[in-house]
Amino acid sequence: MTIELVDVNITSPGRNFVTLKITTSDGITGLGDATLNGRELAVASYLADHVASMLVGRDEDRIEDTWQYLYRGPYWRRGPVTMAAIAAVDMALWDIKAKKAGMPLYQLLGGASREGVRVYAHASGTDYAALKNAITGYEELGYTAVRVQTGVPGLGQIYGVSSSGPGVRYDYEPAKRSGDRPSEERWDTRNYLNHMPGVFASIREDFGSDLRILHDGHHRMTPIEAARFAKDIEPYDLFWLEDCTPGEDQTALRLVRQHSTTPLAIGEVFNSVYDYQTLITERLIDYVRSAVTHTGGITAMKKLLDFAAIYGIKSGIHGPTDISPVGMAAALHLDLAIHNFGIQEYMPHNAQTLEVFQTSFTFDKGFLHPGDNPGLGVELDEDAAAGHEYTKAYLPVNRLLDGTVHDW
Ligand code: GCO
Ligand code: MG
Repeated sequence: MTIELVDVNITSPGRNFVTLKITTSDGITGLGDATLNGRELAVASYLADHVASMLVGRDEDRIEDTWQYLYRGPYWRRGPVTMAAIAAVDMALWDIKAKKAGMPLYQLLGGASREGVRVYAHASGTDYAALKNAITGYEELGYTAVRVQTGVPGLGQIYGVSSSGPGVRYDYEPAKRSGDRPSEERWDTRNYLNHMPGVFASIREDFGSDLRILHDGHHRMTPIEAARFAKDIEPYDLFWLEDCTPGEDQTALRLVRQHSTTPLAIGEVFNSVYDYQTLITERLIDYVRSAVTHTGGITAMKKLLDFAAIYGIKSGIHGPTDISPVGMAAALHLDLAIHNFGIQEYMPHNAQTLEVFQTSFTFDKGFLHPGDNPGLGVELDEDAAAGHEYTKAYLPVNRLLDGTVHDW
């Protein structure tokens, strides 16, 4: 059989998603997530204008060969746009192969290594009272791990903190529909470094030692600031400190490692195994944070995680709402199958998104399962998708208090 149709679907049920749909000559369909937050149309064009026609007529079963063809073929390598496009094709082909086998994808990846996938929720609050309320709400829902982000005195709206007010779920959606330009935020690392250790101390005091606490530094610290911070928060036993320094500077983490035993996670802005070469071989990190969607798909992610496993490094696959339910399904099948699973990020999608993408995921006491439908287990309702027109949205730009552009 061969690939007959390749369609790119763009929809915006509250936020933008780009989905690739491949149909074979015997009518089997496969889906792939190609969403790149704030640059969605670049990936859609890469697929529709440059990739779709070369897929038609290819054997859908030759996944590795198609991956190499799309990676080596264009001469230009890597980058988030290219690797998201390759990921979408790869996911769709795995979806088709597993549907043909009549099995959920995790069976083709070696079968389940565990009964469910431990996930972490996003708890945030503009102050400690609101954060505490959010953590309590997640504990009541059965979560055993939470990522905590909080407002910092002297700063306004900052990364990771919901402004939606008290409630069990504190939704946080960073991409803003703000017309032709991104919105702007202000930042001061000194205020942040002075404030955060006290927040972790209060959480440990209020919630005890069992709760897994995660935190995202979102690339804002210099190596020496990150080293001090990781050392200061050691007594609060974090599950991980994420993205403490800018992602592209692999050797920055040497300094952090020398000074602290706080576990480190990095990689959501990476798109290739080569971005991790130093980090993995020098054991500078504990968790790989790539998204299946931005790292070339299931084929590439499985190789990356097998490489990490040799060095005792585990997975912590990226799973915010800008990863579509299709990308999330790909992550969950990998999580279930690989041996070196660490934890999975989980930020549930809104009701509109779940009408467009119907999933078979189940959640039980802090653990997710991708379900046992053949393939990835996600259906795209194209009529529902057509009701949500693409709306330009951007991630914010960050500036220091004096106006200097900083990492967001
Ligand atoms: C995370 C991430 C996200 C990113 C978002 C950008 O850890 O989940 O940092 O919140 O900011 O994916 O599009
Ligand atoms: Mg992050």
